[in-house]
Amino acid sequence: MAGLTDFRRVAGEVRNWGRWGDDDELGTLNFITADKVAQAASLVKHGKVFPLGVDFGSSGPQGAFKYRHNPIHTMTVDGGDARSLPRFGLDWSANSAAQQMAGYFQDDLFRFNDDMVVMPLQCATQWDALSHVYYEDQLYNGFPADSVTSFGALHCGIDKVDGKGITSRGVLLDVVRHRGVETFLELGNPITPSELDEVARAQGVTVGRGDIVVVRTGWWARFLETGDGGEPGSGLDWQCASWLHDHDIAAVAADNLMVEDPISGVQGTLLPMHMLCLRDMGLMLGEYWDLNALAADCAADGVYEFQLIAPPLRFVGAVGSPVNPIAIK
Ligand code: UVW
Repeated sequence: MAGLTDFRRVAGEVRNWGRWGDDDELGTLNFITADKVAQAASLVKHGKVFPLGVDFGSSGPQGAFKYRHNPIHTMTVDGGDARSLPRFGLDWSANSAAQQMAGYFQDDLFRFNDDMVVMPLQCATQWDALSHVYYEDQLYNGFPADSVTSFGALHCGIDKVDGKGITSRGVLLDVVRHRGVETFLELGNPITPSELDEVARAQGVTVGRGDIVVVRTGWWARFLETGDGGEPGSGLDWQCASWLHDHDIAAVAADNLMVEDPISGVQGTLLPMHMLCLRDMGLMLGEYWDLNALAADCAADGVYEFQLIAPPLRFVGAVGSPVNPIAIK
């Protein structure tokens, strides 16, 4: 098994610090040029739309790992208020909100419902911002790790990528179909860099600068069958960071919970690919993407490239964001 010396060697090879300037916070999204965006748009031929976001609800994939939970959705105004509050009139002096609502609903035709959600930004379909993961006190491009405070990320927050909109050519690499596996890649069967090339070749698709690579492991399909979010399944081997670097990939996403195989291939650290991608390369990771319908369509028509539109929400200083990516063919 590789050790931290190997990890540091690869980190030195893939590190993009300073490549786009000392103040850069976009990282490999810089590969997405105006020409690339136009090329991606030209891939839309049939008007077929594939939303790649999963349901954000109480039956989501969280719970097995104690530090995250599924979205908690609460109604703050509903039909019950519209019926009850006017019955008791404006007699709500101890609760000014109820008094105000009673005022709205009394003798009026207008009705409405409101709601709110409490959730970890990482709990379902999401992007990891560059500030999500770090080591040795530095974020991407050498920004100090302690610039992420309880007030949020001063550097490399998800809001910093807004100018890019995150739209490019998407390429699906359907590894689970290529391997001929029934449902999903079980833990400890990581996808190697050469396998990524092999899958692309077998699918008849090329992968190049500025692409967003989307890898299907079958994990989300299995979760829909079993509801078991605790069995992480496999993903990319840590050395795929070099493959992503060599191909000038803009971002990578997968249908599983951490893109990479959680059995670390490097003695002495968890999630080495996270650290190489986010901290050294400046390459964002997308997790919990639902690739099932897209994969079925790609297998049917043999076209594995598409326009991908996946803008994060502009949460200021956040280290990640929910997203509902859209693939269009
Ligand atoms: C961590 O890396 C901790 O989480 P995620 O898999 O959401 O990126």
